[in-house]
Amino acid sequence: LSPSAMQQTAHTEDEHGLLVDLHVAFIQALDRKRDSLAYHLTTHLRTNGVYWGLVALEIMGRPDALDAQALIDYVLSCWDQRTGGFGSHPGHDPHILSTLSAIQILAIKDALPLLEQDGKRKRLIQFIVGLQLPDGSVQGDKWGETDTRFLYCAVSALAHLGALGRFNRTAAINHILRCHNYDGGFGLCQGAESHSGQVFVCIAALSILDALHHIDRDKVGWWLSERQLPNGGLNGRPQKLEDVCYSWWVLSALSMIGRLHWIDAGKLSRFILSAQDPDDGGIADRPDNVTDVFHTNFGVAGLSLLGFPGLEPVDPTYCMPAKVIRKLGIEKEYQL
Ligand code: GRG
Ligand code: ZN
Repeated sequence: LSPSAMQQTAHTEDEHGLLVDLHVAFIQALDRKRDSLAYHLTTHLRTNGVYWGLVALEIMGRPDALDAQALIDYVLSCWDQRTGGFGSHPGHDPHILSTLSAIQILAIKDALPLLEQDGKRKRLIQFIVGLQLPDGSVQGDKWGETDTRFLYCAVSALAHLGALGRFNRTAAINHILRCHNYDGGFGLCQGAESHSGQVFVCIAALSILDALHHIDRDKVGWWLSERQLPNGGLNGRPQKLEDVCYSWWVLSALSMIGRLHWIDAGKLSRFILSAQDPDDGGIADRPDNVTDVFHTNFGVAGLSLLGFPGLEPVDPTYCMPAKVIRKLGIEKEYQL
């Protein structure tokens, strides 16, 4: 059977199992809880949170469940005039994590042209390019912490802006290859333990930089497919527990290297569906835990990669609605 035929077969019994209406209501409710303590304790993640909620809504085919103009106004209010980057909340210092989310929200809402106003786009590109160090690694902000996550964010953000030409691609590729471990995985810096999240960012960055030919796909695919546990869920590294978000980090990486069919799609989709909250909506990291918008997004995005019926296609490299990435003309083709 071809991978898509296998996925079709695998999903037959789960066809009505995704609680779309409840998940939409769950995401909408997050925006209304502005007087709760949790809302104020999570301002440092707000731009990321809006991006996760919006991508989940797009994949579930409910893009208008949040007010587009309010989202655009909010994102623009997070722009930091002094540095040119985006913070996670108005008045917060800029960071590459919130900067990528801000750009992705604007891209989904077809609002990237607004960055031309007041020279924002030019200053934004300078901010991102300025975070790269001579060894190719990328800082998250001016304070100097580097991580392959930040390199991916910079590369993805510049790709969305059509500005990758300003980045030192060769140094970045060499840095990622130094973070590639003997076991087939990647770490957050040279010598760090392999972790699925880091495999996603490194494979996706290599893909955007047209450098996937440097890696042995079978070896990376082996490490990734070993992440599936008997209950169908995927873990982030050996000897750890399964967690719904790895349905994204692992699957997207497998997809980019043409090895998505190396895990059992039916078992994984049943695991993701079992982590839904059937009363209040949302998806948790594993069954019976408290739900959150991060795991809701990555659960839904994982199901989309598996070809789950009724979901919009997601782009594995950028974690964005595939149609947005196609419109920007930055999609990658994967060789099997
Ligand atoms: C645009 C999709 C997108 C991402 C932006 C932030 C980022 C770039 C990537 C994050 C990649 C990453 C490191 C994901 C893993 C997150 C995670 C669940 C970490 C948990 O680590 P531990 O040690 O959990 O708490 P384990 O499961 O290893 O016990
Ligand atoms: Zn998780």
